[in-house]
Amino acid sequence: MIIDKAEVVVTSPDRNFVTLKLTTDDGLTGIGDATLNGRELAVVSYLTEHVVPLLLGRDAHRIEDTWQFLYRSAYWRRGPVTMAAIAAVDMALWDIKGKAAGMPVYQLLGGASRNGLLAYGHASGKDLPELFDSVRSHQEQGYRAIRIQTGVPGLKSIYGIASNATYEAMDGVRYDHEPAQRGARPAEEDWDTRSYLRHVPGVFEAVRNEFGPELPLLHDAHHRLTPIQAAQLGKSLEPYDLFWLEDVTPAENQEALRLVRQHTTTPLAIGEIFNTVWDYQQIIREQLIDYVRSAVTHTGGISHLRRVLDYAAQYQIKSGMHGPTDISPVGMAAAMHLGLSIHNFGIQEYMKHGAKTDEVFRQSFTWTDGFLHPGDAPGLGVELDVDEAGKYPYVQAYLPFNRLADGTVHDW
Ligand code: KDG
Ligand code: MG
Repeated sequence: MIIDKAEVVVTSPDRNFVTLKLTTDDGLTGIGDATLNGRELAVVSYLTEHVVPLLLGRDAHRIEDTWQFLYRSAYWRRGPVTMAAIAAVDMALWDIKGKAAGMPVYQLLGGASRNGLLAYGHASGKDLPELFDSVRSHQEQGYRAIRIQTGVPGLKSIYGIASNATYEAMDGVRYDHEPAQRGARPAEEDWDTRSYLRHVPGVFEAVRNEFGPELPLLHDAHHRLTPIQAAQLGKSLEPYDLFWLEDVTPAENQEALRLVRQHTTTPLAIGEIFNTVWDYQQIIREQLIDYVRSAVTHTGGISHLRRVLDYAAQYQIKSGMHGPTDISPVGMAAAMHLGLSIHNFGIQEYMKHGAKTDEVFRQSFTWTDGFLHPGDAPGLGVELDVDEAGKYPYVQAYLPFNRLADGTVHDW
């Protein structure tokens, strides 16, 4: 099973996606997701210029050896571009191995540890009535766990709230929240931490009063707080029994979470911008988090994220894999196979892709009563329609950035 063709496919049905497609000399194909939101072409270049030439002629069965070769032989380790490229190769090789074995990937990872994956969706609204409608609509779609994001009085646009501007930028496609906007420059949003900290507890109180105590609720602070502000938020949300509070501080400083942890019992999730197990070393060992947020796509693939999650399992820390719309259906399938097989699965983020995306990527996962299952097709269970993908060329798009009232750039 020698790799004799490797293509990088860029397509923009609803949004940009980067996919690596490998073909072996006996005609098997495998695909991997390499999408890095707002920096897609950097990964395309890394793959095309530096990885593809090294893959041709290699034994497709040797997943671990190929992973170590790509990681160590580069000398320059880690980083989102490198790790997304390695992730795509890893996913594509697991896809091929599954097809060669005639088994879904989760069977190769040890088989199912559960019947399905509890998933959460994104409810949002600029005010309470809009938010409540969004929660109800998610419940009607079967979601049994729901992330809550709301507007903050005085701030024009804010992370996590579906806005008309976003719909227009996305040609009218309704995503729950797609932060990347098409255009030559990133959109500017505004931010005020004190207003946010004042507003959010009241929103959760209102949601609990409306929807009762049972519904698992989540919230994403999206990297914007200092450690002491994060501690304050965690404490103020304790009465509302969150499933998790996500990304309270910028993720680079692992130590910041120690201070947060000393002050609150609200469960913490972090890691969607982490790339390797080393980013988690301290926070897992010191039990400073409860959920690992990494995506298979951004953390070196199934092989490496499984290592992170095995390490986390020793400390009763569970998975909460990143699954926004910028994780392609291939990356989502990889997450589902991994999540189904590991013992320490926690929850899976799941935002539905648009209809055009679903035409480009033919998928075999199921969504039943709030639970995902990757399906039993051999490999990852996703086929890329290259002709359909060709109809949607890359469109430049950026994630937004924040400024404070005095003009200072703030974490987004
Ligand atoms: O590309 C950035 C998005 O994936 C991110 O903003 C989404 O924070 C996010 C989440 O929790 O889904
Ligand atoms: Mg997040």
